[in-house]
Amino acid sequence: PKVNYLSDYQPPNFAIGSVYLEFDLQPLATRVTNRMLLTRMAAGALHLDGENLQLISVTLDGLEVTNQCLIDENGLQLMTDKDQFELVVVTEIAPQSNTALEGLYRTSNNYCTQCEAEGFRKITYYLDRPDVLSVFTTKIIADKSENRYLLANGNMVESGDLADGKHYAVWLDPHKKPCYLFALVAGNLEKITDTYTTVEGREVRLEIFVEPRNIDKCDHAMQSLKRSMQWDEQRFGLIYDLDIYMIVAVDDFNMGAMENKGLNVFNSKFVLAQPATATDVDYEGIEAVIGHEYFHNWTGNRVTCRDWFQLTLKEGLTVFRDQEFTADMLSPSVKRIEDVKRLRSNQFPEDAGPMAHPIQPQSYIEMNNFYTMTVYEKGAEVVRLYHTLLGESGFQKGMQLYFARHDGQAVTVQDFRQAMADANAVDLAQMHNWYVQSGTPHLQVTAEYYPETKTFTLTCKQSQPQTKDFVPLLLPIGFGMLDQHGQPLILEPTFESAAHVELRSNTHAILRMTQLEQKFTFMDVSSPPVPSLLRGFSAPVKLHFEYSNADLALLAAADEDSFVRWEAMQTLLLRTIQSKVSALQSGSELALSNEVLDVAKALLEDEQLDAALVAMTLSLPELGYIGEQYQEVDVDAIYQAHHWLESQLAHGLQSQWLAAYQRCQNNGPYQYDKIQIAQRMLKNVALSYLGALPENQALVASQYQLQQNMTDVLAALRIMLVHQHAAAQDAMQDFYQRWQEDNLVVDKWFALQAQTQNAQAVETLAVLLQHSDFSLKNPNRVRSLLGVFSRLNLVGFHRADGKGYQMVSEQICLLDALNPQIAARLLAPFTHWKRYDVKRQSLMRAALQEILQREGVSKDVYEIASKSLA
Ligand code: DPP
Ligand code: ZN
Repeated sequence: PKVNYLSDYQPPNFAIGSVYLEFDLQPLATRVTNRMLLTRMAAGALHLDGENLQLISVTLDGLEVTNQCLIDENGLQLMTDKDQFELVVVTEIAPQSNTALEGLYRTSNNYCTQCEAEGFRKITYYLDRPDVLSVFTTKIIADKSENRYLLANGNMVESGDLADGKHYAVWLDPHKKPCYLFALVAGNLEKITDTYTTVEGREVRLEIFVEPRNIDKCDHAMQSLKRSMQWDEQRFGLIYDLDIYMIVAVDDFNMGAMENKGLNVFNSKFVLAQPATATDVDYEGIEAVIGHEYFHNWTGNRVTCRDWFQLTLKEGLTVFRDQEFTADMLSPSVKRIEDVKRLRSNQFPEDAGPMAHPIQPQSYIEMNNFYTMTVYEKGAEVVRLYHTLLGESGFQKGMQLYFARHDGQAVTVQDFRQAMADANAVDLAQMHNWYVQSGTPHLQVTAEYYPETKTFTLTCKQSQPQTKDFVPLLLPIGFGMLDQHGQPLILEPTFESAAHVELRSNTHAILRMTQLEQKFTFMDVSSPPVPSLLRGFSAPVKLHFEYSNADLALLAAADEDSFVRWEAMQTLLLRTIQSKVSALQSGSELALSNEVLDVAKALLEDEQLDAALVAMTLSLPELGYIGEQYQEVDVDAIYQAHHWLESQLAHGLQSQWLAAYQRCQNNGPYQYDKIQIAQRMLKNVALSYLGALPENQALVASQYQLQQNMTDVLAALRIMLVHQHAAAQDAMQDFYQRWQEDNLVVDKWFALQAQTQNAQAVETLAVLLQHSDFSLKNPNRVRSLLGVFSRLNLVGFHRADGKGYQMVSEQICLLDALNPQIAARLLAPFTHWKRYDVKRQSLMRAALQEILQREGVSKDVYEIASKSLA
């Protein structure tokens, strides 16, 4: 397969001034007539991208030239001397047979599209690249009884009835856009409508379309949309630019959602919610993704990417924006910790594995493989660095200059950096290094206290062992100091250090690191302090500092930064688990230290603390993150150690857990708000510890039976399954009976079982694969069974006999023939084969080889399998 390189970028040799698309929709034979006005920009033949299209005819300025076109599996080539001409291309496609869910396809008898990254070429021949921007008009013709609504981008300018029970609609999108933002939807949907009045006083119609059975689950999505519109006006000064904003929810969707201009298409998982069917996490996810796609209207659509190597330009920035949105809606500290957890559990491993790539990848075989945690989440961390360095007002100045310069253009990450730098009259050239180096940087810090001068010196070193010729990054370190009683110390950098220390308050600073090694010295420190490092997780690095357990206990109890407090406790817990792993491996005994128990107890008994922070601080580190700490992952020992610490904390703090559980009960109606969410979080963490003790089975069962809301129901169910409570199987059956008609809830039912780690995990998977509700054609279902099993069920997936690997890899092969994009995603857990023992390594490698050798392997799967074996 062909490799694409960033360094090969060439501007297009034709521009498309306008395009008029006409769709005559039929499930098996949709006719697409594509009328383009082309203008030559440089010499050469016209090459249009196209895949799996049946060509009917090509007409150039009224003259049929079909026979002069060279067609191959990638597109169509035509020689012409003309500098300006009209080209009409007629093709036929079969949406009903499209199982890859890219291009135009069918879902629940409706038509919908997904064009990013390169799906438009499966609809018609076109210059399918983000730097070709054009004005789109779309005419849709379809059977009226089966397609009540006919939707496309922009504003509807015409509609009416036709003969043979058909009708039509014409949509005009006045904003020039690349074809990846094109969308079309048709079908018998229902909608809820609302309006939003912009700060300029313009009224925008808001419409959410869903399948009729889901019409009562759209309110939260609509509220989220209105909050997003208002927040973007208030925080970024960005106002919506069309008269209508439409969202369509579909059940079969490869991604979370898609920001098509004026017509977002969403995975129904990120639209539908009611307290009885959706958890707090689902509610938060909906608000965040609705926000994310809405925010793309400016960061992505109005200013788009020059090429796909710039994907992080729009995704890193838009993820940063949606993170800030959620932080402002709920709790900034809780959101920050959630994002750091996600980054560490999912992006750090990616950056340490064979698919590691910089946030601006330098090459790809299949672009769909680069919609990654690195491009999105690490990309957002890099945008956050600008924000940390420049502050909110400096960052906003940079955004304003970015829009002033680039509105309506397709640009690069350099253009973004230049706008940030110029608006603030600072040099940000070193930020470039974050875009081109892969791997998680290490930040090694040592500290020295000098009693005679009362000074305290930090020596900071940055490195990236896997990166050849690592060049230093511009790295802001959030910093403060505590005395031995936990009191904050006033920061007074020496004259030399002051140039690199930005004081944000008396007790909080940003250390601006630019070299491989750098010292920062503070004066008037009367006794050895405890440094609080990387406050707010100010850079996406692995921090190494030799804290004593007592230091960690102090930070956990007293630091002013909630991330550092959380991190200190998590480190204590992690150390405890690691000691237990060693004890298990050497066959020795280990008792839980009082230190851990005392800090945990104090946190739990302090009713003044934010319940959500307490809940997160006392949750055990995830298995994946624990595994990350080891060169070779001992699956069984880690699992056992984790289990052991859970029951130790359950026993040691039983009365405190019970008190917290009761304190957080709320019998009022479900509300999606900060306080209730925090209460449920702590309540359910408490219940999960209590549920580890057999005497609390009834308590867990009663929470299930109360059926108060999905958050509580699912928490109880998970605890019953994990600890094999007597009532677990009946409850699972009851749950299925109640919800078997609701796809999103059935996904939860599959996921719960897929993640339950026990000796029968593989047999459970085998049974579920045969279940009548399982289907490889629905990406959500695949993710909730196979994705969850292979990522989270360490015990099952890595079972020593290789059955777990085998079962998943067989499904990947079957799936690759239907939907390569989702098949490739499922490979991720296999790519980390080097982290396991020799026997598991060879089993995992063999699975990868088999997948790679499959006849007709897709380039999606080929790229990931071959890179991980290399
Ligand atoms: N729909 C995906 C997202 O919004 C790709 N653009 O991130
Ligand atoms: Zn996005």
